[in-house]
Amino acid sequence: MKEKDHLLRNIIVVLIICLGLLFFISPAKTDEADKLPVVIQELVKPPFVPRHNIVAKGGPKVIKVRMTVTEKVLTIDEEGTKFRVFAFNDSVPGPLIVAHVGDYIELTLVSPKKNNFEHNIDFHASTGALGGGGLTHILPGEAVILRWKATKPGVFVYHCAPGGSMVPWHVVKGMNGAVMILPRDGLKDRHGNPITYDKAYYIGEQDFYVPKDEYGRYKEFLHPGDGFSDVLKVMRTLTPTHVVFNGAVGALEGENALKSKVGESVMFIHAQSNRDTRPHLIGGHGDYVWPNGSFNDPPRTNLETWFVPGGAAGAMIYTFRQPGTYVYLNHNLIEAFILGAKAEVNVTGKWNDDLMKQIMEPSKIAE
Ligand SMILES: [Cu+2]
Repeated sequence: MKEKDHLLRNIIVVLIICLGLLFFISPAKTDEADKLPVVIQELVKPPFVPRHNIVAKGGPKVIKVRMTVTEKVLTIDEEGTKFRVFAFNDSVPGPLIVAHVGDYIELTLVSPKKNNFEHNIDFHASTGALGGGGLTHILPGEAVILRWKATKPGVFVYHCAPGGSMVPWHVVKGMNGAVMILPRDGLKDRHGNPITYDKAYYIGEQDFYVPKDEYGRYKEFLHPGDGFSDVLKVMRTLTPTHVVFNGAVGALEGENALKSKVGESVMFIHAQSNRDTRPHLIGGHGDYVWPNGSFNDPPRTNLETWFVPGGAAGAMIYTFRQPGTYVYLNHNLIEAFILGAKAEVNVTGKWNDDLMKQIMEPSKIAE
């Protein structure tokens, strides 16, 4: 009888412990977001953007994304200059994440063991803890998961921000990217009419500060931390040696030019985490432009050049009306043609004489 009592008491104690554990564990499972459907978003290399709907289908979701921090040497110009970059998912800029207002972004950030530095991520689109920067510091060989709610519609920058002078150092080493949060019911013009696009390209503009040796040649640094003080010296001049799209001079030209066709509406998302820029499409216009990226504001229309301040992303939509090669650039033409901030857009289709016609070919004039 006594043994039975003892057994019963033990069972009750175990039950109480189990119930207690359940009570303490369960609060972590009662967040609103835990009840939502989960979508895995496959991030893609810029200038491409993940598959997405302009108008949200169904209610809010948890969008799971994964990014790995890589520290590697990139060739950043046509002369073969090598520069050690820090990158999200192996690319400069980091990949674009797309969601709708009310969705949650759940990021798994991984830093492989072979890395050398501490990294984190500050999402300008998020709210709290330095944009998540305070909750995502990871050392080589660590991973962290951060979930944040998308409350503001627009295009926003994200970047690494480990603290002190490491913040600009990591950002100008390429550790930045962008997020697009669409309104659930899509984009609207100033009269509330829907605006759509057929495709989107994402241009990450990057300023690099590469030190030169006594002969004026760009220095190469073989070891991970080597260039820090030298690079800092160039950074202090506020004069970049390279301003590039997609990580290198010419990265979006020739074979890698952006593509479109007459009649197609293309969104261009332009992000710059550190420096002001002024996108322009030679041969076209910004039909609809959100220069600071807020989709709550009506888009400005028919702009020739628009302004995206450093630490922001902007968006523009243009419907191509003529075939040919367009140049999408930073219209500081020195930064575009000498430092590298330009891309080409190859547009196919039928020429419209009504919009433009060469009435006389270049011909000799009578003296
Ligand atoms: Cu970093």
